[in-house]
Amino acid sequence: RVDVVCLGESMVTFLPSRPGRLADVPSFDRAIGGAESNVACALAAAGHAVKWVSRVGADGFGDHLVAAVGAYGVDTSGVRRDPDRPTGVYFRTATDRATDAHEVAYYRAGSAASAMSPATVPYRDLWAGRVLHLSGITAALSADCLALMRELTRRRPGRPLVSFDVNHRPGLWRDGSGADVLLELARGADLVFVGDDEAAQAWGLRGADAIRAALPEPRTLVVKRGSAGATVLTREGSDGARDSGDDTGSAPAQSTQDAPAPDTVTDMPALHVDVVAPVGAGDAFAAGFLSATLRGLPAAARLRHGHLMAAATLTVPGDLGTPPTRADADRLAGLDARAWG
Ligand code: KDG
Repeated sequence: RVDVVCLGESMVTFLPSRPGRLADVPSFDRAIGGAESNVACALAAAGHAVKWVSRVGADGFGDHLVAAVGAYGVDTSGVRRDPDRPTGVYFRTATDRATDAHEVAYYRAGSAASAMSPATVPYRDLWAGRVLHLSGITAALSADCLALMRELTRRRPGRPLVSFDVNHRPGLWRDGSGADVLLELARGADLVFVGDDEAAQAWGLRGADAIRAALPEPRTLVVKRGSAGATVLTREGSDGARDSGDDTGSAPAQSTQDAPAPDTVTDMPALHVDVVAPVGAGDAFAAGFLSATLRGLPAAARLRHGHLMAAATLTVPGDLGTPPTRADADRLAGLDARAWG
């Protein structure tokens, strides 16, 4: 029985051996990246049954990705190998640690994953979990990928909880269509994660209330404010995760006549950590939040588990940290509110 299915492109990631511009860094260390497989790895480390659905090339980098994600305990049987297209890769540099200025150079156009469509992924597997986790990155990869995302965010009876991390990557939306597409896809999800910085950049929306006004459909909206914390706005009822005893989570949140039900709003400050690299922190946060959601924990605990997972990733150079054990996470999340405030 699968708890979470994550769909998305993963890439071999090259991390700089020292700070500097891409033009100057002499060597790179190999790691793995990919927002949705990051979520899958962290969820598997937290003890959940997770499946990653994707496409990689029939090449050595594809072998490495499948092995590395599988080593976290993720089921990779839904990853198809493409003999005609390569595995995507990307290089990252850190030019200024104090301001987190960094460069990202993607080599993923025409990648195996950009050929994802209902016909080239094991489509039925996508519906097999309690949660289907997606991100806006996939929609930017190709017309086929966008069509797949539109299909997966179409509301239909009995679907699993659809979780969507906006993940606005301006470098992937060179034609400027990203803002509208991401809003459209987010409206079809049940649970949406968005950073306040990306909401401002993509949609010109500032603050959780403005974002909620533009995105009334998802039952749960999580607005992340980086080191300042996160807010969850959620309407009464089930979170919609299949098997939670209530399958209404995927129903449209409101009819055209009815005003949306009021939200319950919960804020939680983030943990203070010495940030080494922020990349991957949003994925880790989503994994912690989803893990606590699957366990039926209350909103405050969902946010705390998100922050705890994110902290583990913020303090390492790569995308994936060593998450706390479930027992440690429960202990830390259960600390007195003053320890968190
Ligand atoms: O969230 C981290 C991801 O951005 C990184 O792993 C690379 O998936 C990636 C992307 O497309 O930017």
